[in-house]
Amino acid sequence: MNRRLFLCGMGMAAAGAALSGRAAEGGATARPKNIVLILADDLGWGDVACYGAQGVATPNVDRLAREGMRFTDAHASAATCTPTRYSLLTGEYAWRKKGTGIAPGDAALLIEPGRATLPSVLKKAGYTTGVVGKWHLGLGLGGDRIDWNHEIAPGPREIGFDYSFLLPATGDRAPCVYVENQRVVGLDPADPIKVSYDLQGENFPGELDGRRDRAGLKLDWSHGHHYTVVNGIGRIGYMTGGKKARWVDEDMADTLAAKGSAFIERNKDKPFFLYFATHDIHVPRVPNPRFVGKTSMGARGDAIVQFDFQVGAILDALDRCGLKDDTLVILSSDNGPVLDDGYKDQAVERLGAHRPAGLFRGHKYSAYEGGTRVPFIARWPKQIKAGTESSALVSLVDWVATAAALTGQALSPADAPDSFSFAAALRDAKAPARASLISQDPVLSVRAGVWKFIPENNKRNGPQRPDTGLLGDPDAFVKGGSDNGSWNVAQLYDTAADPREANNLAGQQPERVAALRALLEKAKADGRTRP
Ligand code: NG6
Ligand code: CA
Repeated sequence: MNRRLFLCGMGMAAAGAALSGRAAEGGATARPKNIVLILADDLGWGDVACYGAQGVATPNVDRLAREGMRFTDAHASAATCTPTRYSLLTGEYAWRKKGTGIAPGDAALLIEPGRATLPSVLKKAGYTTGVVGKWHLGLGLGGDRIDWNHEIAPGPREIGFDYSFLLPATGDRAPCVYVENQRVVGLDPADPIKVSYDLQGENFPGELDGRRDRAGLKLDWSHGHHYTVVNGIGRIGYMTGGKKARWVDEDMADTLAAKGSAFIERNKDKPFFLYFATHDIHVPRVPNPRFVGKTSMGARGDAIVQFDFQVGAILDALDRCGLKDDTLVILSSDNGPVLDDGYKDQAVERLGAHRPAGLFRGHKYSAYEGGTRVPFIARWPKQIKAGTESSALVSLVDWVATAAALTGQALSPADAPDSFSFAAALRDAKAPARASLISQDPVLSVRAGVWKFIPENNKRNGPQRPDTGLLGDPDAFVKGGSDNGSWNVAQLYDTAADPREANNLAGQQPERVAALRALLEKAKADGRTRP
């Protein structure tokens, strides 16, 4: 066919896409029937076999990679949970909004109802939306203004989720109950729940206390986690009541897998979006007995196997419903790995040769790559070529723009101010995504291409090496220590040539440092980075 004639028969956008060799962004053919986001908690870049894990088998995660595309330079928005999840759902860098640091279990809902969110964008496009698992974004009005014994609002419903089944905060924070469609599951009205985060105070009368009753704990704490005791495990925060409603940690993975699978089954005949946020592999790591001893790494390794089981359950549900080919599944993690995160679960002692952050330096809470560079696997058999790999720079803050692009919607200027679509990168392993990225915790750091800039941080003199230019030990983490990068010198690394960020080039390249610093300052001043 004559090329000109061929192009004339197509819409402009489609013609442009044909010329560039890609499917039209947002065009009808590009929309996945369903979207499933599987978000692990604290799973590091190197914690799954398809990213090089040692000593733990992850057949279901590996299956996703084999059938889809494995990203090697994808990032959580922050090196801790709440800011990453805030950015994921809003498309806004969390550091723009006060109060989005690690949230207590009685925080108020952090996302304003009415703003564009990942679920609201997809709901507008006709998807039924659901969230199952860890929330950690606050609920209701916060503090004493949350009544855990009635409907709790605002919550997931008010920001776009049709269905929710939640751990309100984290596995290690009170209240230790599930909340389904904004009501505590299995609550006996005769045993009402009260929660307190006055951590200088005491637990409610008659409740166990992790310090006073330490000898009876089934899992001892190493730091924090000495407040209320639920299921023999000390937690952060106090609670009383709701005895019958309290979760059993050992059953949590099965409960979440069942709720996630049931959502898929219920909605199999219409488009749906499922945000499946596991508790694994966060602390407390108390896997079901059938996973105990499956690795030589103790509870942390066994929790990875349990995470993989949940991935398998979701993939099986998609297979059973015949939805595999036209469902976009993306698996990632909310921040990098951590070993001792407050419980004596042998994560350090039994690590062996396993490297949770792979070849990268840093960990959860750290500004080095290991803090945010996470596994990111996308499978969509209809559109993504199996067994491919992409080195595009992407971030979880990019989900909102990606969802809009995939469903052919334009975002208004105020929406998702820091979100860039990675839809093109899904279809073309060679396509670039964003050019630069700002990551959070404990300072704001910048990536532009392969370059990484960590500004000097005068407020936090973490490991006490002020002004000496000594930048600690890149292996501190795997030896059980922490390596937060909170020194008083600016740091510049070539993350391609030096993934361990051991060779600080800031002194040698002042111009590059100045350019990256300017990029960061502009992003702050402009209030947005999306053009
Ligand atoms: C810290 C907790 C840690 C973990 C983290 C949040 C202590 C000593 N440490 O304050 O155990 O809960 O908060 O993790 O209590 S996150 O993945 O949800 O960000
Ligand atoms: Ca986390």
